Amino acid sequence: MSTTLNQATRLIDFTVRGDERGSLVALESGSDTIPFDVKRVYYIYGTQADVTRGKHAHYALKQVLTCVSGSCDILLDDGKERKTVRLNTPKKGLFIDGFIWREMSNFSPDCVLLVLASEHYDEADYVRDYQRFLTEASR
Ligand code: T46
Repeated sequence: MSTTLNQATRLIDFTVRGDERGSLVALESGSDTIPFDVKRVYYIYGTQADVTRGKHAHYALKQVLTCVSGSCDILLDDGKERKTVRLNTPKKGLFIDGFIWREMSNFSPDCVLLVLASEHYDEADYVRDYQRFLTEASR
């Protein structure tokens, strides 16, 4: 189950097609941008700045997270090391693979956090207990 932040997470620069009309970002399955087949898309908005979401890890799910509006912080934890990534542009996405604990916080009022996911929703894929996460991450 052991995986490291460096192996399992990375920021991806999206290609922005901009002209005098504005900007367009296309996210395609199987490309360098989205390195999996997308089975589900969801978005999070209207979260207060003092609220923390997430607080779980996934066994199998791969995801790319991007703030299409506003900003938020993503705390990533592999059981040994923690880092926080600030998402504040629709030009970048955060790829999360592997068994990584994640928490989302510090949402701006205009934040829309868009998530592309490799699997359909499955509660059995979640580990929501941090002690259990630490135990399984150390194996
Ligand atoms: C993740 C972070 C970044 C569904 O019914 N279908 C879905 O696709 C999702 C994502 C959630 N739900 C239900 C489950 C809960 O009853 O919606 C409710 C809120 O979900 P949750 O508390 O898991 O939301 P977050 O913001 O804590 O976490 C979500 C994702 O669940 C998770 O996979 O990585 O965003």
